[in-house]
Amino acid sequence: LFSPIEMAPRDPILGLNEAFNADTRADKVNLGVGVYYDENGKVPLLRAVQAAEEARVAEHAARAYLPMEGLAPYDQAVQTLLFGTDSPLLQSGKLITAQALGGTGALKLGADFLYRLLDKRLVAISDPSWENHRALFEAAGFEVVNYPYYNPTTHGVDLEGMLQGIEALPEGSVVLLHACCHNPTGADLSFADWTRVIDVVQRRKHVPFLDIAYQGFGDNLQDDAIAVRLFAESGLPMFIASSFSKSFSLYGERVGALTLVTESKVESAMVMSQLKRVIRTNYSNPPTHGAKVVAKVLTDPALYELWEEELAEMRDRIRLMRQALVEKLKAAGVASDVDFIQHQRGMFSYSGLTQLQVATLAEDFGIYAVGSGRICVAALNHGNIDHVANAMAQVLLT
Ligand code: PLP
Ligand code: TYF
Repeated sequence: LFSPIEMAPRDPILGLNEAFNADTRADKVNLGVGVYYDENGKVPLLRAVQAAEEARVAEHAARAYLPMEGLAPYDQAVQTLLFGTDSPLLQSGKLITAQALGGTGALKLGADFLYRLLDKRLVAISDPSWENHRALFEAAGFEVVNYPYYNPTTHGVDLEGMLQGIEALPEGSVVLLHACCHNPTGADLSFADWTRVIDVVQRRKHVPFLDIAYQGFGDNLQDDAIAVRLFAESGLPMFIASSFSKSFSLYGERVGALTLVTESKVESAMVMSQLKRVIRTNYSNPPTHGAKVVAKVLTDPALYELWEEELAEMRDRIRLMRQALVEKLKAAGVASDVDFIQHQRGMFSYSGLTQLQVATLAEDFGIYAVGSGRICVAALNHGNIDHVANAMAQVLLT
């Protein structure tokens, strides 16, 4: 039965963990996977999360099944976080949210649902994008194409290219957009840029699918939701995949959500019934713990405030590391302009390191980055940054 099976290729990002773990050098550094580490190199347990967990354990609650669409207060809190407390959408009946297994699970739910809904199963993702976007939509039966996104010369978004690319797609294509803190480039659209993208999406009758995995890591929770809110104002139906893996440091609990904006309350009921069908035939219903914790933090004013503070701490520490990296690269003699590292947003820097330079960093220095040159700035700290900056300078200068 299994004899024809060959080895599958490793995930280009998660696969790095294996190589990193096998490395015996004491000063090795893992800048591969997008995980936030604190100044001590540890994945933090947020204080707000800890408080919510303690309250939950004290309840000694029974473990019944959740509804297929998940915990109702959680789903509601997700909507408020996305659209803002004052959004008329919250009471409109046009929103439906299903708790999902992380952002990945939300994307897959959306993809499976869209596969059933659409005749033309074409999705456009940014060039470049998170590696799993292509794989996930292909696995769901979609043809996946790229729209232009990153301009390596300016280290920013190629907006005209992006608009033309989206314009040229067949009418009714699914357009996947990173709502903030673009992975892997850290290059985001401005308010004005978004209005132009929305205009094209609307005119071409495309289906917008927003992926928001880093809300709070750009400027703050509200400003990072600007794309979601502008699309909402346009009145277009849309899909949104939320992830709380990073913002709550709850990676392994798999906390995410899929939110749909429909055109009426009646439509919502029918759409939800079909979405439940997708859920039922995949995993029946989602797990309880992570959603309980996140719902508690999002709905308890004191815990929410604490969480916002902790998000700001993570955001500020990443900024500090960007600045330190730039200064240390310059001090080590790198003459080319590296200031762009400071302007990129979110966890990553699209460093411009070539695949060969990335390989040298791993072989000669035990520093692991993604082959595309993406490094996770959130994995830097005062203990490893000199080693990283010196090594990067050496590979850049030779
Ligand atoms: N979307 C993007 C852009 C991401 O970077 C990630 C990272 O993990 C995800 C989705 C998936 O999030 P999760 O780990 O919650 O599945
Ligand atoms: O881009 C990253 O590093 C994160 C984590 O298949 C991740 O989004 C990477 C690869 C993957 C799942 C999660």
